[in-house]
Amino acid sequence: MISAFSFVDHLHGLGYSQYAGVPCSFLTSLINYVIDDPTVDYIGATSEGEAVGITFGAFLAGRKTVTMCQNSGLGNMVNPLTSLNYPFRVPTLLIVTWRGQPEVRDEPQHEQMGRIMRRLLETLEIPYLPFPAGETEIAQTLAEAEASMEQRKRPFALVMQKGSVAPQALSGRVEPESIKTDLRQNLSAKEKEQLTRTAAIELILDALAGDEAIIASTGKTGRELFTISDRANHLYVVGGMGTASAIAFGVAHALARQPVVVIDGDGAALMKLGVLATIGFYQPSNLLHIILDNEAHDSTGGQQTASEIVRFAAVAAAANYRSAFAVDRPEDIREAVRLLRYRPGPSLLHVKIRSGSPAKLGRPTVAPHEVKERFSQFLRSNAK
Ligand SMILES: Cc1ncc(C[n+]2csc(CCOP(=O)(O)OP(=O)(O)O)c2C)c(N)n1
Repeated sequence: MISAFSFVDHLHGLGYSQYAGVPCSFLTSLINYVIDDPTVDYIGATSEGEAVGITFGAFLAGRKTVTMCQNSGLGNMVNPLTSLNYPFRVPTLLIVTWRGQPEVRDEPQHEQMGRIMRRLLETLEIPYLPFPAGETEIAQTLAEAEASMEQRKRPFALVMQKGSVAPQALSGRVEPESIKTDLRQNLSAKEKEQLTRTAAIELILDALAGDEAIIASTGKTGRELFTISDRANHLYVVGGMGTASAIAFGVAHALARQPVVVIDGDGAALMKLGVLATIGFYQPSNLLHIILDNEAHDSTGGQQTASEIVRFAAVAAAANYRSAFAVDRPEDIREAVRLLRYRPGPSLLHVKIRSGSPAKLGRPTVAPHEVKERFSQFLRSNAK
């Protein structure tokens, strides 16, 4: 058993400052400690996949990160780990608890994952070590994890058994500011008057100042943004559908003076709707969340989503966003982007558009890890 202090202090010495995760009773001591420790930053996520997105964004913003989960939450992480961290070459130190460890008494819902977890990590090509059992093992374990992440540029896991960290009481709590949202719903255009995605993105880019970090969701949103203009401040989130907003939150939270805009899709936003609560709770004032809503999974053939009945601006208002507008006319979109760009956020702009994209649509020709390098460089130089 080790103390949370020793472990976090070692990581602090190695430059780790961003923690995110979803609790497990095995993680209680460590999470309680990082919540209370003013020298590090902990974000409680609504799902483990969202936590991976948040630490991904924080890494792009220059932070070294730790992502914590119960092994049952590993399943929620598989998509972003394989389709984001892998192609973008983004490491994070994963701390995964070992519920259902064979020969250790546990609940039936943990039995299978407990048995397959190591094979699952191996299948995911994530190297792992046991979480340090004694104080003397901490330095060596972390040195190995660091060396692996340095060399592979990809996640490394520490598998934590029950009782690894000495009990740690929780004293601190986040006091979220309760917002009276400026909620405006102005949807009146007929379908044929609605913009295409390309026209909407062009209009948004035109209304923005040009110094924003722009993060585009999976599918045609990123492809169209790339086709319209390919710039260092653009991040095309080719995988991890639904995670673009978590990444944007991770960047915005780490760099409070950097304006961040995420261009989301309705299908993607619905896939990880929990992130709206995280954003509303932590209140990144520099985040503008735009949802281009064509009521379809347009990128995969136009299948209908549930968004026809979802009033995203009202959802954002209920989740404590500062401003939440719904618009569908070009002049209203322009005006809303200009206003929300300079207002303290978090802001949500729900834009109703129509389906369809240009017949000849490109795909990012820059490899994801190169897009990441450029984007991080942009963030670094903009921060000066
Ligand atoms: C986890 C996951 N499931 C499914 C897909 C396939 N996929 C790629 S884009 C997309 C549709 C996204 O829909 P939406 O966010 O509404 O954006 P649109 O395509 O309409 O622009 C789907 C289903 C994926 N990339 N990842």
